Parts: sequence; structure tokens; C-alpha cells
Amino acid sequence: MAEVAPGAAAISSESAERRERIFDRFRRWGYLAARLDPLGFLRPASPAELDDTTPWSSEARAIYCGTIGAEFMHIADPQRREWIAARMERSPGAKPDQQRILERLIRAELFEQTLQARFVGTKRYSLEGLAVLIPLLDHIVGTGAASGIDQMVLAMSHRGRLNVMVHIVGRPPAEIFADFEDVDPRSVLGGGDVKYHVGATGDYRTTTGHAVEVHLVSNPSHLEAVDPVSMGRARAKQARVGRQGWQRVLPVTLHGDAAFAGQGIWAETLNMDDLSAYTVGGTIHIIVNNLLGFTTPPVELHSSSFASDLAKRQSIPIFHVNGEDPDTVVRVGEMAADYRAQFSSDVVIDLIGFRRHGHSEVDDPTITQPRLYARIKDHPPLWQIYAGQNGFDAASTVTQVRGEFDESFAIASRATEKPVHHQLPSYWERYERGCYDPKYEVNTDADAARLTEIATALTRYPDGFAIHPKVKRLLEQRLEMGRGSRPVDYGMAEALAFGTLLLEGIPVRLTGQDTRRGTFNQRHAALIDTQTEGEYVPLEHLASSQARCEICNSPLSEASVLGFEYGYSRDYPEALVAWEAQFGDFANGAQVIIDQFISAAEDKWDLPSGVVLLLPHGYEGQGPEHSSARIERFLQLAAEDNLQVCQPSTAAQYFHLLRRQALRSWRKPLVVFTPKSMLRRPESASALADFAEMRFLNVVPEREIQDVRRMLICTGKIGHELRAERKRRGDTGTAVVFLDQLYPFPEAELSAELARHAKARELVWVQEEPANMGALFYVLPRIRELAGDVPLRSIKRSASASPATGSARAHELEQKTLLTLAFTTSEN
Ligand SMILES: Cc1ncc(C[n+]2csc(CCOP(=O)(O)OP(=O)(O)O)c2C)c(N)n1
Repeated sequence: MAEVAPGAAAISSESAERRERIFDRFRRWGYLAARLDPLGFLRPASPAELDDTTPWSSEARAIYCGTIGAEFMHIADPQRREWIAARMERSPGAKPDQQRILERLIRAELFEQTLQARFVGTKRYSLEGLAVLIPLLDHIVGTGAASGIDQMVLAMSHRGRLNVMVHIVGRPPAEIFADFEDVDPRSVLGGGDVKYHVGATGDYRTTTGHAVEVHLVSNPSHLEAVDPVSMGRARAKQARVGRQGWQRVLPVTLHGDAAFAGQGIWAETLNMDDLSAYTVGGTIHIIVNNLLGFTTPPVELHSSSFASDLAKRQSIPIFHVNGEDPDTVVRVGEMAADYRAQFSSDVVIDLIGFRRHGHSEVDDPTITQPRLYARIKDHPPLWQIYAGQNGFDAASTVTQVRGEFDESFAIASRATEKPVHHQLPSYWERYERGCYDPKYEVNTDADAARLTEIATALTRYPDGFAIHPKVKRLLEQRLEMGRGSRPVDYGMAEALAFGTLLLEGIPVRLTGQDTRRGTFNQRHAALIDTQTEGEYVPLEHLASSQARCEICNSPLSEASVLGFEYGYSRDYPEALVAWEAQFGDFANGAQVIIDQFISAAEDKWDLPSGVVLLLPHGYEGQGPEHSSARIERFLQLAAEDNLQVCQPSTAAQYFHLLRRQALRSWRKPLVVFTPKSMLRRPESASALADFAEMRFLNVVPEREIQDVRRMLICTGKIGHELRAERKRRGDTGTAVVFLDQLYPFPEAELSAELARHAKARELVWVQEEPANMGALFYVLPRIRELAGDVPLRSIKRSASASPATGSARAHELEQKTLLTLAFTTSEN
């Protein structure tokens, strides 16, 4: 290692080697023997490798087996290992500002005690037992700010959240106390969220006078679900700053020990940390480790020695630190912030302490941990220990802080309005949320000459680029599409939508598994040189003034990737931000993100998003897991205009839908059921004129049949199959109408279509999905409302526990039956 310890200057090379050998063992295994648990329940191990009594070993032991347990020898890069060893082994410099640490400890503890005294029997998820988190965060922000950080994106769950809102985000304590008063319930009937989930924004002023904007991300109860959301938000904020964004925006994520070890979404998120499409230049992770998960002790929570062991899969350091050694804790915080600034890497701080009360304050922990809690009962607050150890008289600070909190309480008890803890950044000013209004509609057409120009750019590649023969053919066809001499298919429609938006200055970001090529070989966003495997992305070469285009392959995860893109959309409303599922079925791996954020964020937290979900959907005989994107789930979530649920039936409809999403000022999540087999079917291709002249039609009317006696209403692929069946039968009286938008329900458009075919004597909803799935439950009552006295029935597969059959031939039989039934009148 580069630096030697104090007193090691004049040693022979033999003894230098011996010292290195001994130190190396302690660098590798010392953390196992470190004194990390303030209450002593977590017993240090005595690894045989450290069984040495030479003077070198006692020096190394003091460094590596004290109150920091540094795990870093698994890091592949020797420069990084050396950096940490040097930092650990250098002589301790000046003491930290102990008065400031003491004051923060006092504030953190008294804040909790005030809540305890004033709001007896209310849950607050106290930080007591780990109050040192506040000075730790203080030092992380301070160190970060000194190296250029001016924004921090902070994510955390319930534990200590209110404390952090006051002492790090900078919300006035009176505001938090007012939350406990629960004033103005009428303002949140059916909405809002509990006080320890809502987000907050504020400014933190460091000791050196730097201002850091702090964004505490709103999160649901679902532990760790916020991790990728926070990361996506940080990435978007960094993108707004520019190339060096990671040096200005610092992500800090706090975890509980049980959740860190147990939640899969966190494992997914950690895996994204060094991927170019997702990296945020490192996140500082703090495990607020109270060695308990609700009632469960560590031996029942993780198979590993430490809750943090999952992080060892990555080449990142983990610093375990005893939460009752504040000077060391803040030193670790500084080291973590400096390490990130130096190597743009994640860092984990495993901050070990205890939980003074039950899981919440209404929970009795002595039932499950009687010995531990007998011990905790007599354990003084940390500020008392710290003041005693360092000879401080804390009495006047205690009196002053107590007085401040009393005053805040008095202010809060006079509050009449529910406090708002956050403010949307200014880039949200020109966007609308709330309910849909037709005034938000915009033109989405694009000039035909412009489309041809874009098609030309999209099908061009550099001289000497060895293009794959299949891709060459595709590009030739796309050029014909762009010139109007061949119908435009979905793949090209999407490229044209992206291309037009990019030229209009709207950034496009689309990620998903195998998204660059496209699961169905339909996208080819990146052309690959067959000789060199070099890449060329035509959408990045449209014009020098175009906006940024990112179409990226994601890791094989759903929850974290969708969470990330949702987060990105939260801080980049100007961009079209989309996630694509490989097959729509896999979106249920991200159900928590869909339920807790995409569907409910505006209702709970008043936070908008325009994220897009592309979910391949359709019954094509590919089995139970490659058929259904679960339309029913999204429609069940739909209320208060919280979402848009659409299934464009043609390429031009898809083009207009994507453009509408980006160009309207109304920002709402958009769920798009996208085609698979229909991608290349002529029925869904569109004339170039449809791109140049139309808008997205929520209802695609019947144009071929004039004398309509029956009307089949449907969405998606089945509509094309119905039209084909009609042709086969020579039927001239059955209309097929597509609902390309399901939610918000296109009532006016459907009414108009029904009125146009007033002679229809029967309405039939036709869907491919089983009776207990698809849009059936949702559309029937709505169509019935509009149908007057015209009878309405439905054709669907029988109710089923799984979405589709595993047999391709059974599928064909079922599909044929559906079509036959659809053309069988109820009188037959
Ligand atoms: C995904 C999920 N499962 C279960 C719960 C219920 N729950 C809330 S807190 C908690 C214990 C969390 O323990 P830990 O992560 O160590 O954090 P602590 O509360 O100890 O700070 C549990 C199981 C939850 N909120 N989220």
C-alpha cells in the first residue's frame, strides 16, 4: 500500500514486507473483529488470520478492529484499495467540530422526545438509538458541497424520516408538528398520504456557507421501492446540469437493515449502479442498522454475517461503523463523500446502533426482545454519553433547543391548513396535472416532406459501415416508407415519432430489455457493423441542433428499471421517457412501481409524471406468459384521470399517440399496449398521409361499412382479425370499431360513432382475453350507458386462472371460435 503508518518510517525492507503482510491481513479481515455494536450483542469474531501479537499487528488492530470495520479488499481496482487503506491508516487529523456534532445529537433526540411528549400514542418511527445519523448526513453534505455538490436527492423509509425532514431537508419543526395535528381533513378526503411517506424539499446550508438543494423523495410503505425512483430522479437532474452532472447532484439512499438484506428491488437497483444508461456517478448508501426488522433479529433476517453483504457483489467499499462513536461516524461520512467524488462509485455505510422503542412507538418490543430492551431502557441518550466523554456541558443547549421546539409546537397548534413540504421545481411550471381537459389537445401531424427527410437520415449510415444484409433490406424498405411508396409499419412509425420529436427539441429516452434492437426485431435503433461491431445510431445524427436521444438496453430487471424511468420522468417533464417490457406480462414484476408510484403518486403526493409504458400484448398462441399485459390491472387502477390506457390499432395511431404524449402540456403516465404479430401485418400499416394529416383517434370509426346492423367494439389485434373475418364472409352489415384509448374513456367519440350507426340493432364487445381479464369488466357498463335500448353482449374466452393456453393449436381453435361467435347474431 502506498502510505505507511506513523512510526513506520525507518524500517528495513524485510520488516517493511512483514508489516505489509500483517497489515494486509487486517485490511482484509479486520472488519470481522471490529467493535461495531454499541450494545455489544453483535459479538466481534476472532479470525485466525488476525491471531498475531507482534507490534505491527497491534497497530493494525487499532486501525481495522476499532469502531470502523472497513470492507474493501474485494475491490478489484488496486488504486481504490490503496486510497481506502491510506485514508484508514493516516494519522487522525484535527478533531471534528464536536460542538456542532453535540448540538445535532441534542436536536435529533429532543425532536423525538417532543413528539413523544406532545403526541402520545402516535407513530413517528423514532430515530432514537441512531441519532448520529443527523451529524453523519451533515458531514456528507458538507464534504460533498466542498467538492461542488449543490443538489442532493435523498431517499429513505420511515425510520427517522421526520427528523431528517427537519434537520437535513430544513423543514420548520412547526410544519411537522402540524402534521400530527392532522388539521384540515377535508382537503385530503380519499387522497394524501401519512406523514412519514411524503416528500420534502429544502435548502441546506453547510458550515462553509454552501447552499445545497435537498430533495427528499416521496415513498410508499413498500420498503426499498423508492431506490430506483430516487436514482432515476438523480440521473435526470444530472442530465439537466450537463456532462459533469454527477459532480453537482449527490444521491444518498438510506436503508433499513432488514430491508437492505431482503428486498429484491434493491438488489436490482444496485446492479444498475455502473451501467452507462443508468449510472449517477455513485450513490452513498447508509444502512440505518438497528439490528432488528420489526420484531425479527438478524439471525432470522439474513444468511450473511452482515445485513450489507449483498453490496459485496459490486466493487464498492462497505464501512461498518459503531453508531456510538460520533467522531468516527462523521469521519466515515467524509471518507464516503470523498471516495465518491474521487471514483464516481457507490459507497455503503453500515451505521450500527439500536432502536430505543418498539418498531413504532405503539409497539411493545419487550415481548420479543426482553433482554435487549431491559438493556436499552438504562442506556442514556447519545448526546449525554458524548458530552460526558468530551467534557462538554450540554445544559444550556438542551434548554435552548427544548424552548425552540416548544415554540414550534405552539405555532403548530394554531395551524389551520395542512402543511405542504415540497415545491415542484420550476421546470414543471408549464405542465398541467389534474383532470383531462380538451383544451390540452395539440396537433401531432408532421409535414410529409419533413418525414421523408427524417426517413432519409434514419436510413443513412457512414461510408464503409458494414451493414448486415437483413438490416440493409429493412432500411431500404424504410426509405420507401418515408417516401410514401410503401405503407409505414410500426417500427418505422415509432422511429418517425422519435425523429420528429428530437428535431422539435424534445429529448427521447427509451429503455428496456433488448430494446435497442427490439425483441421482435422491429426497432434497430443502433446499427451494428458486421466487421467491427461498432455502433451507429441514426436517431443521434438527424441534425446538430436536435435533442438528446437515449435508446438503451436495460438489465434483466423490471421493477428497478421502471422505477428508474418513472423517477427520470419526474425530473425531466420536457422529455419523452419510456420503458418497454420484453413482453407485457413481465410488467407485473414491477407491480409495486405501477401501483404505488405510477398510478397513485398524484393522488398521494400531488406529484405528476408523463412516463410511458410500452407493453407488448396480444393472443398469438405463445402461451400463458407471452400473451397478456394484463389490461384489466391498469383499468382497475384508473380513476381521477390518473393514467392514460391506450392500444393504438395502426402505425399512424402509434405515431400520433407518442407525439401527443410529448407535445401536450398535460403530463400523465401513458400505458400503451403494443403489438407483436401485428408489427408487420399490412392491416396495421398506415399511409404516409395519415402521419401528415391526422391526430390520435381515441375511437377508430368504421369507414368501410355504411349500412350497419351490428357493431363489434374491441381494442387491439382482434379488431383486425374481425375485419379480415368479415371480408372472408362477405359480411356487409357488421361494423368493427376500435377503442384505441380505453382510459380516460372516450365517451364523446364513442357516442358519436354509435349515433352514426343508429340502425345497429346489436352491440358486441369482443376481446381475446378470458372473461375475468381484459377490458370487459370496465367497458361493458360504460358502453351500456351510451347504448340506450340497443342490446349489448360480449364475446370472450372462458374465465381462466391463467391468461392463455400453452398450446398453439388450442389457441387457434379458441381464436376461430371467438371470430365465429362474433359473427353469430344473438337471434341465431
Ligand atoms: C415490502 C415491505 N414488506 C413489509 C413491510 C412491513 N414493514 C414495515 S417496517 C418493517 C421492518 C423494517 O425493518 P428494517 O428494514 O430493519 O427497518 P427499521 O424499521 O428497523 O428501521 C416491515 C417488515 C413493508 N413496509 N414493506
